[in-house]
Amino acid sequence: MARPEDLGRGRSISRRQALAGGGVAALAGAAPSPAAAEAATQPCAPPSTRIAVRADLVVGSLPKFWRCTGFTPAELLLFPEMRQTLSFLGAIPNRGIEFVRVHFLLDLIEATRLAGRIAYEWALLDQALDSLLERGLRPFFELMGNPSGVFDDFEDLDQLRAWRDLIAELTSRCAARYGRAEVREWWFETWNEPDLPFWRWGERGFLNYVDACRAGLDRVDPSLRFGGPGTAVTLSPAFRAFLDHCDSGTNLLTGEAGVRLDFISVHEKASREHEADLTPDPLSVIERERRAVDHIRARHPRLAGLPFINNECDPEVGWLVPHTYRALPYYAALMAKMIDQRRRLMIEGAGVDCPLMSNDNGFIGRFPHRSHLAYFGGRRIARAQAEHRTDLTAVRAGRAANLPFELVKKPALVVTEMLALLGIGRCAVEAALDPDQDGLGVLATRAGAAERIAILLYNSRDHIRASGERRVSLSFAGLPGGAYSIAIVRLDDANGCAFNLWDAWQAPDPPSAEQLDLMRRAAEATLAIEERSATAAGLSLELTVLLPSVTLVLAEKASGAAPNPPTGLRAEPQRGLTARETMLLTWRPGAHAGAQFFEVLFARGAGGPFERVSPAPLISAAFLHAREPGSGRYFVEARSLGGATAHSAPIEA
Ligand code: 8U8
Repeated sequence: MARPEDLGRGRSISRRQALAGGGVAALAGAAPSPAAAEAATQPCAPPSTRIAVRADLVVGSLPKFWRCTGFTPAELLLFPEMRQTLSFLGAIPNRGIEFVRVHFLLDLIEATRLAGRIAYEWALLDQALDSLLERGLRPFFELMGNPSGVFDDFEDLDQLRAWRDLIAELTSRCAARYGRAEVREWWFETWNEPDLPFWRWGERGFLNYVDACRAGLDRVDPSLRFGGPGTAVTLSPAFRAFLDHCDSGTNLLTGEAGVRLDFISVHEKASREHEADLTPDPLSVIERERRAVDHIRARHPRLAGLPFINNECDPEVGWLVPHTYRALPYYAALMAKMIDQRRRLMIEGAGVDCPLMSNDNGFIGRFPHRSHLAYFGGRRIARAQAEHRTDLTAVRAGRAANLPFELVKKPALVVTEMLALLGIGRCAVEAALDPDQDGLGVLATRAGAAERIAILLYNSRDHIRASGERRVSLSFAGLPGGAYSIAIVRLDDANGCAFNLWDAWQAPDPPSAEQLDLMRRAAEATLAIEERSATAAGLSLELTVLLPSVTLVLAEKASGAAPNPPTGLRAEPQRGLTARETMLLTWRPGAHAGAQFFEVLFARGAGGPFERVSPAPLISAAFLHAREPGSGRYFVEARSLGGATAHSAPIEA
């Protein structure tokens, strides 16, 4: 069996990497290249920024509160484009994405009025939810949608009781289908943005609806988590009325005082919708959220300790308004900065419990839209906002049409993969950083022991056209002495960006099979690994990071331990746009104390030699192989940072 050569290490660097600031050694800084050393002695070379990470000092935890994304409308869950998208999201390691928040889910239920009751047909909703659960994802479940349009008056007591019964039937079905313990992990939320035309039945109707939702959930299991109001406008009347009612109103259906809430949600984005490339103002998100928190603390002290969730924390309103910056590392670096701002300014700075935040990157969109992947194909892409009306007849016809398509990763997905490799113990950092002014910030973590460090550096300025680079002297103090593997994963204009190629080719649509191969290669973050030893003083690296960029640095003590073998390898044919045969491979990573990267190997026919077909070491457990027609055998190799490998069982496909 052929083995790929020494994956992820010792590779020659591309011209693009060289342009990005030197070779692997210069980037990782173990032994600066002569050119870099010379630059460092030039009198005009800008000073390096020192960042000292204390591996031995954990000062808090950093749970992955960014592990949620969203999109609309729910019917997309039934389509292959969204299913491939979800496969990539579910394949992010360590549940880097866990929750998916989707508008109009309840539109997938079909209702028939019978004498005295409404009968529901659940098949489409089941298939939609299955498409999440099968990929290890969970709904952040908006109780939004109108089965066959049967609800038209939320001030009518009979309809409210019927809504309560619908929610009870929905949740007891979910508990039976997926298990009660599973459903207790979900979050249930009110209708999306009831302060905008998404909600059409007035404020009183909305509060009644809230009562009916809580009553329906409680009937099945009072420990199910419910909250809202997911409002779009800071301190809007609907937001205030929701809090007043839940704090001190009376539940119309149960007569209980107040409505038990498990969280409060809002939407704050960093720029209004505009056709110009306005520079998003992410600090304004924090400022407006703080106003909401201040309001809750002042007016509703009983609710002040509840989890506070911005579940549409996006750089700009208007996902379908095209902006090239959404295809670029600028966007990824901004995402990382917005996550770190939440940590610094909300969680640590203001003592707010923010167990989750979500972006709305989950759409099927092209390079300039707000999406994780760039879509190529002929499906009509709809905005699907408040004006959306689900047409299940059209949905069925659309499914039958089974249009061909291709998806290519964008930096928004790649940074999510990188963030997933952070540990959850937050390390002390000694550094004079001012990320909100000059762009350079750090999330420093360790995964369990002091000998496994993961830090993420972002360089993101609030100016769409800002560019440049920074030199960083990164040191890890308090590491147990010994040999270490250092991995540097880069996402910047030269690493992890498919758009620049597509742009250079004058935007071919559809791209050729060869162009898709090249874009998929370019879309992966770049990994370089080297061995270093830590002395009593620790270990230090010199890095050059571009503006904008995201850089993940992993340091792991050499142990020789291999990951457990990947399991559950599957290959699902996809209908692509070229003459190639497209296979989506997914697997489950085996347990491993440190980070692991994957390669996919393929042997044509029954007896051909295995060859590596993945273009780079993969962070996620998914790979799209566009092969010349003809089946063969696949296996996946998992590799530790130290180079120890494990193989999955082979499959035929
Ligand atoms: C602030 C605001 C004003 C407005 O007129 O419409 C909005 C619509 C506003 C905020 C959010 C909004 O819809 C949400 O945001 C969308 C977007 O494209 O940014 C989508 O991501 C969401 O589906 C939607 O809930």
